[in-house]
Amino acid sequence: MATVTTLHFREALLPSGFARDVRLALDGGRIASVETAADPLPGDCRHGIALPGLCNLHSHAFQRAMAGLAERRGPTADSFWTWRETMYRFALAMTPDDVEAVATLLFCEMLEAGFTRVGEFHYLHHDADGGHYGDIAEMASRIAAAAGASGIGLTLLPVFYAHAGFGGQPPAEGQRRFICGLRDYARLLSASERAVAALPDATIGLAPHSLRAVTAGELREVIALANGRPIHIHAAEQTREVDESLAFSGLRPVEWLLREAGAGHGWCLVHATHMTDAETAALARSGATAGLCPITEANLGDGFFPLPGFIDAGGAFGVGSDSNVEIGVSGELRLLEYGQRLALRQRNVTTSPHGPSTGRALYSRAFAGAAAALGVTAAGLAVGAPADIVTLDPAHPALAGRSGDALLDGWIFAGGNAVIDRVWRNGREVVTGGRHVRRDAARRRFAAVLARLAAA
Ligand code: NGQ
Ligand code: ZN
Repeated sequence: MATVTTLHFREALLPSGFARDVRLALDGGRIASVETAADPLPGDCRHGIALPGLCNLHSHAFQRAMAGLAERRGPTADSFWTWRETMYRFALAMTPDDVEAVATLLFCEMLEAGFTRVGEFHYLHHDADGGHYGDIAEMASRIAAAAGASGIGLTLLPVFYAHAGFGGQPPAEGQRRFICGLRDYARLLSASERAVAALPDATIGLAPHSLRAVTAGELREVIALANGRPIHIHAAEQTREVDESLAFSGLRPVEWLLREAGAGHGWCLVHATHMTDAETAALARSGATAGLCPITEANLGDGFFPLPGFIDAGGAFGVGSDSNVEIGVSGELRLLEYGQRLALRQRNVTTSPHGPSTGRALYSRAFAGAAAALGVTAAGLAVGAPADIVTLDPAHPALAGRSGDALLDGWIFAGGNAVIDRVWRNGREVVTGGRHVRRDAARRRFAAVLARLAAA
């Protein structure tokens, strides 16, 4: 019998908006009751401001090991494509132990920064020579172990990656650890399900990597395996991919996915940066989620997502930390809005004229969109919902004198990660005073891996 914990919050963001004096009872991993305007009772743990935890819809965990290490200019002008060469070299150097160590600290950092579930777009499948491990899901099981150790919710997205470019070009040498045929992919999917089975509420989705890495025929076969599970794909992140798509099929990537692959509900198009107005509206109407990764998109020089047109057409979006160069809910949401301000020379772009605050608009939209993308219901702080709760410290100067939606504006635009106090995940308190309970051990293990990689 799980013990019931009761928490009392000065304010909490409920599905109906912020409420004061909120009492939540947690039973096991779920919220068993919600009372508002409730006095704290003896035995309640009393805290400041509660939010439902956000899903991080797109991560490549191993890339955390190279955060900050690709910020030196090479012999030629640097671009996404030269960064990718560096990233491939890292991918070739990492063992399963390395990946587990890096992912464990990363997932602790995500929890400290307000993400309570991660969509791990996982393609580092095979041994360094490209041979399969004895268990084809060896690497997936390391991701699952990292999720288990940190406590973060996991939606594992095993990736199908087969080609180096449009038209089924043979894979490059540097991609050998990612490559699967369709039969191996089906085996990888079932082995991945077994790898996450011990986690309390892990789920699986499918991830054909991109239109560069899969042919139309392969994409159809991967989609046929989905069986209601989410489908994630990178699309139109760089203009070069758009040009290659036009040259190959006469259609742009998002246009092609909507018309030829039936992308819509249950899909997440990651980035979708370069779209025409017509594609933007069509993607919004399709019911797919746009998987925006503002910090990585800035770091890689991708471009600006056409947010106003997408929102006007009713589009759903969430955010992801992608290359994991920097981790934070507030940082991703802030840069999403700031990118629009820089590109459009306007302010408060994400919210409507008489809508809520920009912080609230960003948070509520990303909350709903990312949950849909990761195949979980976005119930928020409500009876029966998972007890995935993030608290903000009301004593932080960025929240001084504020209440309601202004707390989100203060956190996202003024305070950042330092505002986060505690995090409960699946009913367990895993972050206290802004620190994950296993932070120190995870940092030591991470540092040892980085020292080894640097020496190699
Ligand atoms: C990825 N990263 O899957 O990690 C890709 C690059 C590729 C971004 N698209 C790898 N940001 O395209 O093969
Ligand atoms: Zn990605």
